Amino acid sequence: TLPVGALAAAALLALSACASDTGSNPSGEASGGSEIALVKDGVLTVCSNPPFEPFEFEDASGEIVGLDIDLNREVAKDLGVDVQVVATPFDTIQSGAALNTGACDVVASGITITDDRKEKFDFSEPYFDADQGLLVPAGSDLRDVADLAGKKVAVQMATTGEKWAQENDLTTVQFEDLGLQIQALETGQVDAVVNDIAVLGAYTSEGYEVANTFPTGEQYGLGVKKGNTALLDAVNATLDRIHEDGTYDAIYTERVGTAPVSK
Ligand code: LYS
Repeated sequence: TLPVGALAAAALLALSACASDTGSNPSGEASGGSEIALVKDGVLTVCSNPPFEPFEFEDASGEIVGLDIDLNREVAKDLGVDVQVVATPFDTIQSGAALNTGACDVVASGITITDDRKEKFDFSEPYFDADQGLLVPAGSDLRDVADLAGKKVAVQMATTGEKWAQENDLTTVQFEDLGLQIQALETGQVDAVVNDIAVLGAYTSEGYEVANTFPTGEQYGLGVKKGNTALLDAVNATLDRIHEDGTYDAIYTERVGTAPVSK
C-alpha cells in the first residue's frame, strides 16, 4: 500500500498528464481515475431534476443538458472521469436523500443554498443568483401579490418558490416539477406559476409572459454528501478555475443567452 501522500501525488501527476497530453486520448474518454471515492468508479454521477431550462433540460436527442450539467462536466474533466446524469425528483435531491442513499455524487439542480439544506448536505461556493418570478398567460392582468388573492398558484414541491408563496399567503397547488406546473397553467387548472425567475423565460414563446420578479436574493450551489470534503474541495477548485479561465462566462453566455453581470 502506498502512503496517502504518494497516492495524491500520483493522482496529480495523472491529472497534469491528461491536461497537457490530450492528443494521446483521441476518443475523448476519461482515462485514469482520481483519489476521490465515487459511487460508480470512473464516473461523476449527478442527480438533477429537469425540466429546468437553462440549468437542466432534454435536448432534441433526449440527453439532459444545461448549465448545471456543463459545470459538472468541468468538475469531471478535472477529476479525469466521465459524467452521468440521473433524473431525480427535486424533493429527493433537496432533502439530502439522493446523496445519502448513494444515488449520486453531486446534486446539481438549481438548488438554492438555505440554512435548512446546509444541515442535510454540503454546498459548494454559490454559482448563480436567483429570485422568484411569476408566469401568467400572455395578456393576463395578474402582476402583484395582491392580484393573486383568490387565485390558484402552481408551485414546485419542496422549493423556495413554494415557501415564498406560502409566506405571502397565496393559494398554492403543488406539483413535482416545472413541466407539470406549466401543464396546469395550460389546462387552466391554475392561474399562475411561481418558480425561479431564470427558468420562466423558456415559456414566453409558448403564449405565456413573465409578469413579475420577486427579489429573494437566492444563490444556487452544487451539493455533495455531508462530510465529503475531498469531493467538495474538488468541486470548489473547479468553480475557481472556470471563473478564472473564462469557462464559466462562456457556459453562462451559451446557456443563459446574455453575458453574466459582474458584481
Ligand atoms: N431554486 C429553487 C429551490 O432550490 C428551485 C429549484 C427547483 C429545481 N427544479 O428550491
